[in-house]
Amino acid sequence: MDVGQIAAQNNSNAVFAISADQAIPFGTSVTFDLSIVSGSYYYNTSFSKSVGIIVEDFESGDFTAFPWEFTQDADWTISTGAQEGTYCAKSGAIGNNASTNISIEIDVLTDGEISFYRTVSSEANYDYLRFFIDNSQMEEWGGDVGWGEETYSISAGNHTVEWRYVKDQAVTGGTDCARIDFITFPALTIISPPIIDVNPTIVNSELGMNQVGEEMIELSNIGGEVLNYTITLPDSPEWLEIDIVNGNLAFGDMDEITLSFDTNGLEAGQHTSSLLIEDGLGAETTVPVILNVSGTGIIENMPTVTELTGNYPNPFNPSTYIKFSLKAESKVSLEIFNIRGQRVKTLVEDEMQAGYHSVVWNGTDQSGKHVSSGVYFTKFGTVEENNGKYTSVKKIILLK
Ligand SMILES: [Ca+2]
Ligand SMILES: [Ca+2]
Repeated sequence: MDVGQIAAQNNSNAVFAISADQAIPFGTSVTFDLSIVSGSYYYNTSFSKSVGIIVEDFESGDFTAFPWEFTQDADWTISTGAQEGTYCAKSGAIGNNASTNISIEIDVLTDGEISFYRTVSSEANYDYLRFFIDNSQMEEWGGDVGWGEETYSISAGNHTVEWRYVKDQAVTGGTDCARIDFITFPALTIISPPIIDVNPTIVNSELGMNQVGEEMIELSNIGGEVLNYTITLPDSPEWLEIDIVNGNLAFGDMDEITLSFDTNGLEAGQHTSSLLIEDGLGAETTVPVILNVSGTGIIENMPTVTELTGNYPNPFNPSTYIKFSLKAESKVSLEIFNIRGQRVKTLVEDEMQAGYHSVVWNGTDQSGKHVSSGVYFTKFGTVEENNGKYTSVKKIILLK
């Protein structure tokens, strides 16, 4: 676009017509890069606008559309009995003297309003649904209050909006819950924390004795805000060094971390360690590092027992090595079960040679879907030609 000549101390408007494709989700923040050039002078800037009205109507059937947070005695749940559509958010089940809170941090771009629908059925005058902006109570509703819309003004800047269902020390009334639905946010940028993404999720290297080698991992920030990361080697292995121990990554940016291996003085066999990557905000990712040192002319020690050694790391995220030894060639099955006893994944169902083995579980089920955080069990079973059966179950914890 040519804006023509602008006299000194004057201005001119550059008007752009922008249309958003229907397929773009509401609330998507779009960044515009602007470059102004005049002869050899130039000025570059960028700005962001969000698409559409930003509504949380819980029709995704979960709490993934926005970065909701839950505190106090029970998480809110997705429920039917909605004001709009099929789903709404419903207070968690709590006893007396308890509270169930749902909140979200928002970055309001310009002064505006937040509105939502709410209903409550509780012990009148004692148990309440309360709405807060930045920890100050805007209003409370108790007893039997049908669906109705509430609107509050909210200024530009960072705010926390929160709904709490709070019960006093005795007596329950009505259906003892609160629901909210169809929240219309002001123009905003949802504040989403940085998210660490590592590729590959496990480093596996192989070297001879008295050798040096390198592997690379890519560390990216796939979340919102800037990632200020630190990397440590909690078990300080003498055979591993990294070239970067901290850095900053804007959303979408990536750093390459080089891992240097040195097998001088190391025995042949498998050596394990891990990188701990922390975001300074409480989230951390562990990257297991496996180094196999092949011994030339050295007879490898063979295991004298068949056993499930365990998994490393544990707790883990996003993947872990499950180790076991076989003293003879055996038929092996290695399965993951959830806490309800349902089989989540079969990792091995095969004949395997005698020796030390490790198998990766990347936290997915049989169909490749990521399973939720929690306690799982590895069930290891072998059938060996002459020595019969061996079965062992070990607890394994996935922490996201
Ligand atoms: Ca709804
Ligand atoms: Ca009560």
